[in-house]
Amino acid sequence: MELENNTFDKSNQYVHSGKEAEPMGLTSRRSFLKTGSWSAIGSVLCVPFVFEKHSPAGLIPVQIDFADEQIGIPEKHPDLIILNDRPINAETPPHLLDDFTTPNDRFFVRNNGIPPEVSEIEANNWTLSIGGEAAKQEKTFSIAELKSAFRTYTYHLTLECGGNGRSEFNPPAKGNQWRTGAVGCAAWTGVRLKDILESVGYTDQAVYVGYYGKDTHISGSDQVVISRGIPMSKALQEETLIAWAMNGEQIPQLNGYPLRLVVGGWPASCSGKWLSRLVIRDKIHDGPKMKGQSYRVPCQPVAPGIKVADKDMCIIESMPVKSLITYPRTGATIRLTQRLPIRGHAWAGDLEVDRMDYSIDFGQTWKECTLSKPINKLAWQHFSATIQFPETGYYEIWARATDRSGRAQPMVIPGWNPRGYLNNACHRIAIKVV
Ligand SMILES: Nc1nc2c(c(=O)[nH]1)N[C@H]1C(S)=C(S)[C@@H](COP(=O)(O)O)O[C@H]1N2
Ligand SMILES: [Mo]
Repeated sequence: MELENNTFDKSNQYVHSGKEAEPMGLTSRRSFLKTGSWSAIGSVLCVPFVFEKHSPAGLIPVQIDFADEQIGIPEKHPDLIILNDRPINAETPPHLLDDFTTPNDRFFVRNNGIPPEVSEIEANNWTLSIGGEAAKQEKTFSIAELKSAFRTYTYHLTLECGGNGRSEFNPPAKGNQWRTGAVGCAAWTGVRLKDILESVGYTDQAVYVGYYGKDTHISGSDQVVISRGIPMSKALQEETLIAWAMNGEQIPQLNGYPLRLVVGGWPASCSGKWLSRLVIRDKIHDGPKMKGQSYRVPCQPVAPGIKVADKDMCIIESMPVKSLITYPRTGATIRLTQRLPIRGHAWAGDLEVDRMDYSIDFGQTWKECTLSKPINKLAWQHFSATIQFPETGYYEIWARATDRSGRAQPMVIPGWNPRGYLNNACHRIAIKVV
């Protein structure tokens, strides 16, 4: 791992050298310089590049050369790492996740298709219909009706993509090569899914609730992009919300404006965006990305690289225990006379994190961190520690969370699985002590 030239000055202030994380998509000048390809230039400029064929080879359009910072995705921090620009998928570098509550512009984006463009007028006319074979009736609500007819709740809920950390699996798994940043914890405001389900009524045959959203398929066909669901027990959990606000503001367009499901602690694919319909099912929901190998892992551990039959794959439910060091940034340099404060977050799906440790000797010894209680169930927790290094040299700080059931994060990559889900290996950062 290459060390960046970051230092702590005398007052122990963190000084950053200016070397930024390298975006992996096509939407930056740097990646253009690397690939020399403008295949995605239209999407970079957001308008057609009219005289592209007259542009001398290798000439970088001024818009991109001098406005690198402005090229990003709407409503999002320019330093999100873009993994794919059609559909848009972008993750948050660890140091941008340092806030207790993830700000809207830093919250990752995982789109399977093309999001609807929803104006304020369309949001005012937005409806949520509820039906399905186990519903006692078909009902439709406007957002205003949801707001006025039901009690409103706000919860901090951790959302992590099932594929977060996929990039480390070997043999590699297809799909977005998420590193550590497909996770965030925001304060979501809305109504309880439970209250809506009870107002509609459901039979004793009800086993699952599935969602449908208004995004469209990348091919332009009217195929449903994704329609996943959750068992009744999770749907009836008090913290499972139908939300219209994120951190007290409108939900960003890319994160599901004007209405989305928020199912904390489970793969974020359960949290349907641009929510327009719910179905109360008398069987496990069978929409796109519920079946086959999607969001499933082998029911029994398998050897890396092996093909697993669909019938031997099980649906992912609660996410595993995990943590992230959000300060300092990897590559920092500190003087031996200084003590290094570290901090970050830890979460464990449906469970609480019980204990947080760090190691500076590659896992031979561990020291306990200070760990906060979650602000509410299914919210991430915060940890901190202060490290005194014994001598100069290269160190790695490893962070390891342990959940209520006694399960701890693995130090190496956990069980390989065909789609590269659930990598909850310890987060590591590099520190140079001089
Ligand atoms: N309608 C719809 N809902 C969706 C998706 C989608 O593509 N379309 N992606 C899912 C997946 S796989 C994830 S990880 C989360 C990501 O939520 P975010 O983009 O707000 O971070 O949304 C989920 N809900
Ligand atoms: Mo996801």
